[in-house]
Amino acid sequence: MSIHTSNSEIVKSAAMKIHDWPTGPYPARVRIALAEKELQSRVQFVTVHLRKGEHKRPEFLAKNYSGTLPVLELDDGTFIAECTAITEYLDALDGSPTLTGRTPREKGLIHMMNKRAELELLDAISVYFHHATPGLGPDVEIYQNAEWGSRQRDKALRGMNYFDGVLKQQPFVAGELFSMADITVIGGLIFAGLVELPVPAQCEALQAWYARMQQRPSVKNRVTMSEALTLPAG
Ligand code: GTS
Repeated sequence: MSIHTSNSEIVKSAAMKIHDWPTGPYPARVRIALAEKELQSRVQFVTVHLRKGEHKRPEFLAKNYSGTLPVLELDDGTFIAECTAITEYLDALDGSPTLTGRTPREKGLIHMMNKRAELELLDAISVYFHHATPGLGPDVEIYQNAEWGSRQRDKALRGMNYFDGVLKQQPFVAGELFSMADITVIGGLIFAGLVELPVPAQCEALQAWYARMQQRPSVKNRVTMSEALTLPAG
């Protein structure tokens, strides 16, 4: 069945696979988006073992040149990588609730804040993890630059202070509504937890917002959502 159709019913019934690592912070972004949109029952999860370096093997690189997770696979064999792109795809499939904005203004603000969440927090923590900690282990981390990694850790701490200031002014990262930008900051704080980089005590608004976010079923159940659905790796 083609998903390249204007018939939204056909698009909605198309099968999807997500290649990911269940506990990963980036995979969490797509898992949270799926749950917010109640699309998780339409997805089969395929586990790719990061610590075994499966994401750097030729067969996976053929799916995603960047060698990263998650990757969405459509039933016509199309692969869509990048969490932002996957979230856009899911939003276009089903508009409710909208995670990437309803109006031009919302879309602009959400994309700006989402990119800031990547640059200033999540991606910075990822670089810190891969460069200044053992990361995924010596077989996968073939080049490390500890000084660069430590600088990114400091950048992430500055990012936390920035988002604290944002959340003192408004309930969600991009304004009045929960959006993709909130999900990306959540991914950043999940990664911060994994690398033991706590949110500074003075960032009270960021901490209070994160406590609220952790009450959302989409965030609470993100790892377990695949347990009944995960396909064998391969
Ligand atoms: N820009 C990409 C996106 O937004 O999808 C980054 C994806 C990414 O870095 N994913 C991590 C990865 O593949 C997955 S996880 O660490 O969160 O589980 N990391 C492996 C690597 O070697 O970079």
